[in-house]
Amino acid sequence: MSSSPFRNRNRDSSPAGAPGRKRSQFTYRHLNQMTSYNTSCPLRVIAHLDLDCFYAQVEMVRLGIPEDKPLAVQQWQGLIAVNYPARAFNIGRHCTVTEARKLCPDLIAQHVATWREGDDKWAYRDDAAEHIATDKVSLDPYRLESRKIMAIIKEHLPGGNLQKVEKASIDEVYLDLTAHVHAVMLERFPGELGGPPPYDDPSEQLPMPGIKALDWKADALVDLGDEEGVGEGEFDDPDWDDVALLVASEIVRNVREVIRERLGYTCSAGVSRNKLLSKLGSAYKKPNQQTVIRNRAVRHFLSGFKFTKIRNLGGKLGEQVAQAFDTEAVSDLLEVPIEQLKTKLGDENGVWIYETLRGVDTSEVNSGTQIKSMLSAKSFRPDITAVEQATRWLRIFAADIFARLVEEGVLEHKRRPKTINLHHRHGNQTRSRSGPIPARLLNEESLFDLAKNLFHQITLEGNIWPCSNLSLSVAGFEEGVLGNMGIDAFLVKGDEARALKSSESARTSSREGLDMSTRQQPAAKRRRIDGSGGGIQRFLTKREPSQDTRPALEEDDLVRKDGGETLGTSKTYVASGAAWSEELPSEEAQADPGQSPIMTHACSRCDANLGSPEELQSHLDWHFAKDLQEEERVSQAFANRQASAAANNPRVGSQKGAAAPASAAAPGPKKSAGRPKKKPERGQSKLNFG
Ligand code: DCP
Ligand code: MG
Repeated sequence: MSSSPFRNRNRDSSPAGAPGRKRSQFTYRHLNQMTSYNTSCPLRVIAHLDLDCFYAQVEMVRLGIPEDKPLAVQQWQGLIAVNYPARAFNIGRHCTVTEARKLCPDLIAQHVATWREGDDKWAYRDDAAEHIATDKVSLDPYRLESRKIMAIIKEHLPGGNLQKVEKASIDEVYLDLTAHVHAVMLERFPGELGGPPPYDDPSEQLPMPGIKALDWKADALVDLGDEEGVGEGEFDDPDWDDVALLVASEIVRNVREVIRERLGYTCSAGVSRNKLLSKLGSAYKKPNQQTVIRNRAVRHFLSGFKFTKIRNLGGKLGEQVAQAFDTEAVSDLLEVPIEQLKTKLGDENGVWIYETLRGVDTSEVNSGTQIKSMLSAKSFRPDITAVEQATRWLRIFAADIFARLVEEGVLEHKRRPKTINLHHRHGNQTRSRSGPIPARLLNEESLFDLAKNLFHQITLEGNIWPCSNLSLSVAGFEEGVLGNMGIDAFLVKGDEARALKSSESARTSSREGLDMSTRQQPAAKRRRIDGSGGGIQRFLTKREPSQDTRPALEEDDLVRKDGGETLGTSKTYVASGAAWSEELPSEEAQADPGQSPIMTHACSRCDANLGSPEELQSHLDWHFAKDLQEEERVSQAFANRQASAAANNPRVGSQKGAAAPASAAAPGPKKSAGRPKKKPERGQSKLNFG
C-alpha cells in the first residue's frame, strides 16, 4: 500500500507478541467472531450511509443544476427536501414555498413528479402545484436513483459472505463491514494476526497491532473529551478495534467516492461498532463527510446528545423518560443508576435505556430486508364526496402500485403480494377492508377491480362521505412460485386451503382510539375477480412484456409492522398531500389467494367438516384471526425475551430490547376476535368483484 494509514510502531520496542509486552484487550476468539457477524463481537464494524438532501440532489443532477445553487423540492406548497446552499438561507422543511422565496429569491423550487388521471405514467409538470386536487405525487424518480445507489454499493463491495447490506430507507443504508474488514486485517497484519493462538487457546489475547498511530485522513474523528478516568485515553496505543474502524472508514470512503463519481451524489456516513452509533454518526457532520466513533469515544460522543435524538427514543418512550427524569440530556441520565431507571420505567425499558445511553446495540444489519408492503395514498383537499371521484383515485393507486410491482419482479413471478388493503377516512373514522390477491390474476386491471370491490364493501357501511383520505396497499409478499398451471393450481391443499377464504378483516377505528375494534367478517363468497367471465380465464394472468428488466430489488417501500423505527432501520414519513409511506396495519391476511373451486368442505387445518363453502370460509377466517393473534403473541414474547436477555447480559439483546419498549406503544395482542359470526354481514353475500 503506497499511502498506508498505519504508521509502524517504534521497532525499538519489543516485537509484537513478545513476552512482557502489553497485549490487546481482544482475543483470538473475538477476531474469529468477525467472520460470522456475531452481533456481540467487540470488533464489529458497522457503517451507516445517508444521502445528503436526497431528493434535492436527485433533482439537481437530473436538471444539471450547479452544486452551489439553492434548490428545494416542492410538494404542493410545502418543501420536502432542501439542499445545503438553500439551508444557508434558513430554508427548511418547515417553510412553505412562499416563505422560502422570501428568504432566498433565487431559490429553485422543483415540484415532485405527479400522476394525473388519464396519463399512464407519472411526469414532471409545471402546473403540478395547482393540481393538488387531481394529481398524486410520484416518488418513482427517487426510488429509481435509490436503487442505482444500492446497486453500486453492492457491486463495489466484495460478494458472498463478505457482504451485508441493509437498505434502511430510500436514502439510507447500513453496512456490516465486519467480515470484510477481518479479511483486510488478516492481509495487512499477517505477523500479528496470521498465526494460530498460543496453546491453541482462542481465549488468549491477541498481540497489539504493530503500529503506533492511525491516519484517519479527512474523517471527522469524535474526540474523547477531557473526562478523566473514563475508559481509554488518546495516548493509549491503538488496539484492534481502532484498526478495524480505520479499515472500515477506508472502505466507506471508497464507496462514497464511487457513488459520487458514477451518479454525482454525495452522502455522509457514520462508522462505529453498531447501528445506533453509526446512525448518529452519519448525521453528525453533513454534508459529504464521515464520522468515526471509536469505542473509546462512545461515552463522550453520546453524552453530548439529547436522548430524544437517539433511535427509538424520539417518540413516546423518549417523552416518558424526559418526564420521569425532567431532562432530555444523555449526560444527566448517565448519572441515574439502573435500578432507578427500572423503578421509574419498568424493568425492560429501564435496562434498555441504560444500555442505549451507553451505546450498546446488538441489532443486526439485515440484508434480507425486502419490501413487505407497498402503499399508494392520497389525502384530499378538499374532501371527496362521490364514488366516481374515489374510483378515479383507485385507478391511479392501482397503476402506481402495479408499476412498483413490476419493478419488484411480479411479471417474472419473482415476488408477489398476497393481500390487498383499502383504507378510507371519514372525519375521525378510518375504515379498512382487505382481501387476498388471486395468485394467477395480478395486473393493473385486477388490482383496480379488487380495490373497487373493497371500496364497495366500505360503501355498504354507509356514512362514508366526505372522505378525507384513501389509501391502497398490498402486502404479504411471497417469493414467486407459479409457472406450472397444472391441476394442482386448482386444488385445495395444505396452506393453500387458506386460499378458500377471502379474508376481509375490517377495522374501524376512531382517531381518539376509543373505538378500536377488530372484527372478523365472515368471508364473502368467493368472488369472480373480473368481469371478463369466469371459468379458467380467471386463473390466467396475461403475461405482458416487462418494461424493465432490471433486477427488482426495491426496499424503500418497506414499512415494518413495528413501525419502522422500532428496529431503527426504516423511516416513516407522512408527507402532506400524498403520503409516501405510512405505517400500515399489520399484514391483514396471509391468505393465499384462491379463486379455486372448492373440492371439499373439510378444513385442511383441523379436519373440521363444514356444511358449505361459506361456512368453511368463516371457519378459515376464524383460524386466520387466531393466527394473527398468535403471531402478535409470539412477537411480543420475543421482544420480552430479548429484553430480559439484555437485562442479564448488558452486551446482548439491546436491539430487540429496542423493540420491547416500542412495542409497549404498539397494539398489544388483540382481544380474542372470537369465532366469527356465521352469517355474512348485511350485503356481503351479494358482493361480486368487478
Ligand atoms: N423526506 C420527505 N419528508 C420528510 C422527510 C424526508 O419526503 N418529512 C424525503 C426527502 C428527503 C429524503 O426523504 O430528501 C431523505 O430524508 P432525510 O431525512 O435523509 O433528509 P435529506 O436527505 O433530505 O437531508 P439530509 O442531508 O439531512 O439527510
Ligand atoms: Mg438524507
